[in-house]
Amino acid sequence: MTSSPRIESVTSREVFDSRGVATIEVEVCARGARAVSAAPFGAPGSRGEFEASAYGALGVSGAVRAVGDDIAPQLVGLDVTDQAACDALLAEIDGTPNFDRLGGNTASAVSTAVALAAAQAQSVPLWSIVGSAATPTLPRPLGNIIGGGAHAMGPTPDMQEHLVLPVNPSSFRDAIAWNIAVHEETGRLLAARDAAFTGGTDDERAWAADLDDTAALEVIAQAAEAVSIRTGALFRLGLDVAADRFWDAESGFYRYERAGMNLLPYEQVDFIESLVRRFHLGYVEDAFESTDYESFAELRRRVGEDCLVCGDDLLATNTARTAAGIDAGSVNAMIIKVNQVGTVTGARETSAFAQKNGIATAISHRSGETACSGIAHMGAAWGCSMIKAGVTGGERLAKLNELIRIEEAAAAPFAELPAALGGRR
Ligand code: 2PG
Ligand code: MG
Repeated sequence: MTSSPRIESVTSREVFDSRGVATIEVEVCARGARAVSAAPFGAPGSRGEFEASAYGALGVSGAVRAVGDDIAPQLVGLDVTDQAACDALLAEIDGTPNFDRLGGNTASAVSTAVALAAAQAQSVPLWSIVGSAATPTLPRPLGNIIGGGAHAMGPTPDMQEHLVLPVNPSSFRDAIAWNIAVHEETGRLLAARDAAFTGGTDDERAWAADLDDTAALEVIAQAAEAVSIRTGALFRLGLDVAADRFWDAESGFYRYERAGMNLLPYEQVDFIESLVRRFHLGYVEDAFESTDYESFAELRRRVGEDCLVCGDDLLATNTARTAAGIDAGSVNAMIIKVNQVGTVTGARETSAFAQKNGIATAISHRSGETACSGIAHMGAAWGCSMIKAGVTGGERLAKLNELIRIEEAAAAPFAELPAALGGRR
């Protein structure tokens, strides 16, 4: 028996994400392994109020110092394969309930680098380290087609993401190719209807188009229809409303600047319901501000049989908030983001807890991304129904292409389709 590989060093540096914003990269060495993980970054105005703050009060340079001064001396010597112990120690070093001191980005970069080093040191795939499934499963990719909200500039839609989800792909390659085809077709339609459309995109390379949300869905529905006829693909349309950004707590209105309307919470429920019915939406994320569990629950009562009512900013990958959301009947789906909760173990536990309670999970990128592909393995290891990782762009395809490799190497099937999308009840 060889002994378990020990962590030999933990170092970090400042690098840049896909938006050009400084972020932290952590390097962990253990028995011949040298694993690197760089933290992604949510957009100001889109990051959730309840998620771990990215760097606490430290900033990126302070976080780099903290890795050297506080984290490395304690982690060095630990069994790199004992992810739970490494993550528990990170939480202890931080000393606050939600990584308020070190920041969720700092912690998640260290935690993910530890998992990667463990995988490398043992020459096994990351999915086998971060989970216990004998065979990984493939999440279906939510593709962001038209952007808006905090991710886009100019007169773009009020809502952040107008999405498609392929429900019947027989391979992950098909699923990606179908989403790319809808993205391309949408670009053509946008150019045909607006001479001023420049082909500009948002932070996630969704089209930045001069449309309101309803018109954006109309164009995507037309594009998806064309792709369906050509390929046999079946899509459900979806939204990340990211409602916090245009919720005005003072007046109590959702303020749609682009569409020119102000909606009270009960009118917002009606409006979202009307969009779900008109476009047969299969997925609606953060339709309400992130303290309003009750409006989420009302939407779920109205459309939840046939549509995933998903919480991102609402639940912030946090087990306590997820439990509250389950008790209130607010969601039947949720987003899992490692840097919202700070560690691989924390994200794994929240995902498992949600699934045990019948909540479908979507592992997710951030709008500011790096070329790391760890979330592909986590989604595959944890039985996530969906992955939200964009459609094009190197930092997005790093995750999506990795799922092609996982599919090939492990003969991974797709995860079960949630009942609301036509799967088994
Ligand atoms: C979201 C994410 C990713 P951000 O709201 O779901 O699309 O955006 O990373 O900016 O919070
Ligand atoms: Mg979101």
